Order: sequence, then structure tokens, then C-alpha cells
Amino acid sequence: MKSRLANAISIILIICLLCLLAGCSARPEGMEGSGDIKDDDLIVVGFSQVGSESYWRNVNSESMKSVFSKDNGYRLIFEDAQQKQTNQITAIRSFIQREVDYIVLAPVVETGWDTVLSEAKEANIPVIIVDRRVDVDDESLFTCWVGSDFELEGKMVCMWMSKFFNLKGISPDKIHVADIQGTLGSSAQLGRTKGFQEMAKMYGWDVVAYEEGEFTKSKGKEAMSVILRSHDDVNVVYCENDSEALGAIEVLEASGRKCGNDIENGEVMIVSFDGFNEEARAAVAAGKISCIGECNPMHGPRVESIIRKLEAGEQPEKLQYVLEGIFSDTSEIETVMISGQERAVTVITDKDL
Ligand code: GZL
Repeated sequence: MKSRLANAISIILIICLLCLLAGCSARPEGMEGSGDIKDDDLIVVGFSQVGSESYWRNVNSESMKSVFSKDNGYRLIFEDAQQKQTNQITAIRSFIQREVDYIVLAPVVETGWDTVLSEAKEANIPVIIVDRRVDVDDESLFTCWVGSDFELEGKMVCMWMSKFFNLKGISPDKIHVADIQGTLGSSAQLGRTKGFQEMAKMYGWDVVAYEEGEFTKSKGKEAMSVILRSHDDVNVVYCENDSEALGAIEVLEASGRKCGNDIENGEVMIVSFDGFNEEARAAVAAGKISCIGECNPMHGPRVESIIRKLEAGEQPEKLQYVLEGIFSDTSEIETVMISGQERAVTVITDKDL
């Protein structure tokens, strides 16, 4: 009897021990690693990135990853949303559940953030918006934003075009321009399109088409093909980023057209934004892209500076604009002045590649 009882007790003890061991090693689904993100004194940053749609975006991601490293005192949780807002909202909720110290959001579009950012606020997690903007009813839902003035970028490029056409004696009614837009509803698209629309109207250019290019090379090619099918008189293409411009150039050259400044002799002028893509910079040096509005992707240090200030109990400026310039293939236009801001034009030649 005693031996059976002893055996039963041994078996129960072994089962308890096994359960205890299983409980220590396995974590509930979806909480992998959640225990260790608080195990050390690293600052935990959850970053929801738009995707990897363009060269600009990849450089932006690398800038964030290189700054928010363990050596610098951070644990970065990086989530790529593949350009879907639903994925970004899911990522933010997982950051809240994992009790990160800071949430950084590069929003794919401006609207649709009020609910999830309210949840972050209720969890007392500061939210920093980077690159594009969010359009929320209550601006206390984010601590601060750092990025570009996209409308100014658009106006700068259009001012460059206007100065170039004037220099060449090309009258505005000879300008037949198409806009290959970025991801509709994103701040970069909204601002660059608004800047273009206002300047084109002011100068009297003939705007022949708007097509969405989603900031990608493949969609830029599709958009350019659609434009050419119904507007073969197009002689200027306003691309809202370099990836789209490279796609447009491929399609134009395949259709027998030459990309360049000499629009009076049949060339098609390409202007664009970003200026960090080696292929696009080479296209400028080759005279295929005439002007690029700089859009600087190196946001890592800027966001880290904001977090350092917050860690020190300081209150960083709510809206922080990045100063940006203009690139061109020609030195004929030396400066551009718009909204009281003057920018020198940087010429890109083969030597700069
Ligand atoms: C601009 C950024 C845009 C870039 C594109 O700050 O949001 O998104 O201009 C990128 O290249 O896809």
C-alpha cells in the first residue's frame, strides 16, 4: 500500500515539476520575447514603418535601425506594414500590449489614426510621428512630428521649372504637364500635388493628366503608359518620387522619346523628389532628370534626439521641419526662392556619383 502511495506521490511531483518547467520556458502566443524587452535597461522603441516601396523608404529604415541599436541603449521592434494601414494599426496595438517605452509611426496615409493613438495615450506611451503627417482631431495624441514640408518641396520644383522655361523663352501654354502622384492620401502626395496644382494654375501650364504611381517604379511605369496613350503631346512629367521617375523614363525611352530639358525639340522633361537614389542621381547627371526636390530620409538621428529630450524630461518642439534643397542637371538656375525661403541649386554631375 505504502509503495503504491509513494509511487503516486512521485508521479504527481514529477508532473508538477514538468508543468513548472514548461511554464517557465514557454510564453503565451504572441508574447515571445515580451518578458525580455523589460529584462534590461534598454529603451524599447516600437517602430511601425510604411513598407519598402522605394529606395527612399529603405534608406529611411536603415537610418532608424542604425540609430536605435543595442549599443546605443535601445531595443528596436521594427514592423514593416507593406503599405497597409491595417498592418500599422495592428503593430501599434502589439507595441501597446508589449508595453514599449516609445511608439514611432511613419504613417502611410494621414487619416484613420484617432482610435489607435487614443489607445496608446491611454497606455501612457508617447507617440512620435515621423516623415508623413497624421490628421487627428486631438493633437495631444502624438508628442511630436519630424519630417518634410511637402507642399514647399512641390512649389520649389515648380519654381525651378518656371525659371527654366522663362530662361529658354518657352511660353506657359507650350507646357503640357502630367503629374504621376504618390500614394493617395499620404502627406507627401497631398503636399506635392497641392504645390504643383497651385503653381501650374498660377503660371498657366496645361495640366494634361493625374495618374497614381504609389511611389513605386512599377506603378510609375503603368502610369506613364496610361498618360502616353491619351496625351502624346505631354512634354513635362512631374513625378512625386524618384522611383516613379525611373519607371516613367523607361516607358518614355521604350516609346522612342528622349528625356531631357530640350522640350522645344521634342524631349520630355522629368522632374522628381527624394534625390537619394543612386540610379536617379545618375539620371540627373545624364540629363534624363532635370530637377529633383530633395526629401531627406535620414530621420533616425532626428527621432533619437527627440527621445533623448523626452528621457531628460524636456518637451521637444511639436512640429519639426527638415531643411531641404534642390538638385539639377544644369547650373543655369542657381537659386530658387519661394514663400520667403531661398534654396541654392546643387548640380549633380558624373563626378558626384
Ligand atoms: C517622403 C516619403 C515618400 C518619399 C517616397 O517623406 O514619405 O515616401 O518621397 C517614399 O520615395 O515612398
